[in-house]
Order: sequence, then structure tokens, then C-alpha cells
Amino acid sequence: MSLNSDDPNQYAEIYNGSENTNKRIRILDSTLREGEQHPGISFTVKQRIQIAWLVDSFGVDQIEISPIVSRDHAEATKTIINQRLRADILAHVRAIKSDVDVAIDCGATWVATYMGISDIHLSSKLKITREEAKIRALEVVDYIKSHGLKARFTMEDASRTDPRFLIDMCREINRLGIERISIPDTVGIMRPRGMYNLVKMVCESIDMSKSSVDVHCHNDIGLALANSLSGCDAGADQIHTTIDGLGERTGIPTLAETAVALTLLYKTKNDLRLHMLKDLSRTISQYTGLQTPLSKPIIGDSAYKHKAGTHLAAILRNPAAYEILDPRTVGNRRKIVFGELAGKNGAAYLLSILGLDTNVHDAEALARGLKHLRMGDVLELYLDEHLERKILNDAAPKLS
Ligand code: HCA
Ligand code: CU
Repeated sequence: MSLNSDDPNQYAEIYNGSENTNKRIRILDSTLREGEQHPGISFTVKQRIQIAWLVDSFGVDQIEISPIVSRDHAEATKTIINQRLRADILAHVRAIKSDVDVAIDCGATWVATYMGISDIHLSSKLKITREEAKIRALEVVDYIKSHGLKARFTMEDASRTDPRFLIDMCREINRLGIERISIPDTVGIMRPRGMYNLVKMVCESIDMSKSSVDVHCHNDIGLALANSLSGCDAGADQIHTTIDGLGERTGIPTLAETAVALTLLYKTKNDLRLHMLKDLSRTISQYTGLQTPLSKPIIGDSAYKHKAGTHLAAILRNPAAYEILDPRTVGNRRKIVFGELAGKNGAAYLLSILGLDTNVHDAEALARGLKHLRMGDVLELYLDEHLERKILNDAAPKLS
């Protein structure tokens, strides 16, 4: 960490600490699988192929898709596998041999299989005993491995599973030489410390030279990304995301927030093309017809919008006063709102960009006028590159 007196984030970095920074944390994007489980979403085959291309060129490590949902899901899976993208393509199926056969028919080289192993999933969903679940899981993993394929096994509802049974399952599956084990917080009930303890327990129970651990955290209380990062602090090395966080109910971590957290806070080595983030979100929203909330971090339209007069005054001198990164880094734009809170500094700036004199009297008069504006008729401006340069070079207009 460099203590450069010009770096406004330097003290925050001291509190964040350097534990696990630089550790390579991978991203699996599940927009095509978990994302399609979001109410009202169903992509066309062509859209699925385009999404795979996009997240691959963004730089994720793995892409997950379910071939068993329908014929056209299988077709999309097959076509995407044939594209020979850089990311691994995982066919996500139930822990049932006939499902694995569908994945194999699609030409999968990676199969991700899942089974609910908490007592409530075993009794209410699968209607089998723990012993039967274990036999089924081991047979399926064995079956995938006997085809020479790479495999992941998901301990669905891990956070609500009896730890003794969870450890037993993880050990047995690890012994079969599975490449990855996914530990999901399927219902989003963990707090960060809980996810840490859960993942640590799993990592300490298995031979990590054989299997690596994924975290898949649901956002029911809004803690999905915090919990995922905590799981990585405890030993996992891959986070599941979707574009805009789409998924069952309230979804999982967004690709954008995860990618920025890893790059900015964890300084994890990667070649993610962060500047694609806003466009990825825009494309998905066109495909789904769902509007991305304005306040969504990183890619929301208000993510770099400044309104209060005190904020404007500072932003006009140095945007880092209220921004942790340059919005262009993530393909977004800074916006200034000239409304009832703009104050005389904001008003003076508005006058200057309109090519008018910036004297105190006019600025105050304009600020008073702006006070009468209410939501809806507020003036909102993007700063084009010329104006952005002007801000940084000239700082705020001087009030004469
Ligand atoms: C599901 C369950 C899952 C699986 C996660 C994973 C979960 O909807 O099928 O395979 O890592 O949240 O447990 O999404
Ligand atoms: Cu899930």
C-alpha cells in the first residue's frame, strides 16, 4: 500500500487491511442459469449466446447454463460450448444421471450438479434420507468423473445443513477428486461472519489441493456480496454473480459490484474489462424489459449523480471528493443535478457552462430560482468530455 498524500482513499485502505488482497478470486457468471430463474425472465437462444459472448469478453472465469430446462436451453448450451470461449462453460443439472446425460449430449466438459442436503430439502423436496442422498451424490459424481469430465458439486442449502452431514458429504466428494465444491447460502440467511465460519469449516475439512470452493450467496437481506467476500476470506476462491444480480427472489451479487469490489478493495489480479459494465447492464435490461433501479451501485443512472450544493462545490473542484472511482472506468457517466439544492456554487457553474458571466449576484438569483424546481423539472446534465476537462483544469468557476 502506498501512502501517497494525493490519494484520498489511503486511510480507508488502512482500515480495510491487506489480508487476502492480491489473492486471485474468480468470478462465475450465472446470468444464463440463476438469472433466468428471476420471475418474468426468459432469454431467446440468440440472446443466451450473446450474453455468453459478452460475459466472456468481460473476463469472467466460468459461465453457467442449465441445459435441462427445455429443448432450446439444450440448444443454447450446445452452441455456446461450441464457441470455444475463454471461460469454462458449466452445464448445471440436478444430481441425477439422466440430467448428466443431457449435459454430456450437449458436449459439456464441465458439469455442475446440485442437491439440497439440508433436512428440510431432503424431506420436503427430495423425500430421501441423508444416507440415500449421500449414495446418490457419490454415484452421480462418480458417473461424471467416469466420463472424464470436470465437475462441481453444490451442497444446496448448505447454510441450513447439519454441519456433521455437510462435512461428511464434502469429505466424501472431495475424496472422489472433484474439481470444485459450491457452498451456497440458498435462502440468504447468513451474516458475513456466519459465511466465514461455514466456508472455513468446509475448507478445513477437505483436501484443498484436490477441490476448490465456490460461494453462491442469495440476497434476501441484501448481504449477498458481503457474505461472498467473507466466504473468500475464509478460503473460497470463486464468487457466483449475475448481471444486475438477477436470480430467484432477490437474486445474488451483481457482476458489476463484485468485479469492482475485487478490483478496488481486494486488488485481486485480473483482466476484467470494467468499462463494459454499464453496457452489460443496459443490454440485459433491454433483453428482460426490466428497468435497472437508478440507485443500483456502479451501473445505476444515479450512481455518479451529484445534487447537494456542498457536494457540487467539492465535485467541481475534485470529483474524488465524492467518488471512489472515475465513472468512465465502469462505462458510466458523472451527472450534475441543478435543482433546489444546487446553491450558489452549483448555480455559478451552470451559468459558466451556459456561457454566461458568473458573478455572485446572478449566481444567487439563479440559485433562488432553482429552489423552486421540484423533482421532475430538475435540470440534469451529463458533462461531456470537454466540460469534464474544464472541471479538472479550471476547477470551479470563480465567483467574481
Ligand atoms: C438452485 C439452487 C442454487 C444452486 C447454487 C449452485 C442455490 O436454484 O438450483 O449451484 O452453486 O442457490 O443453492 O442456485
Ligand atoms: Cu441460487
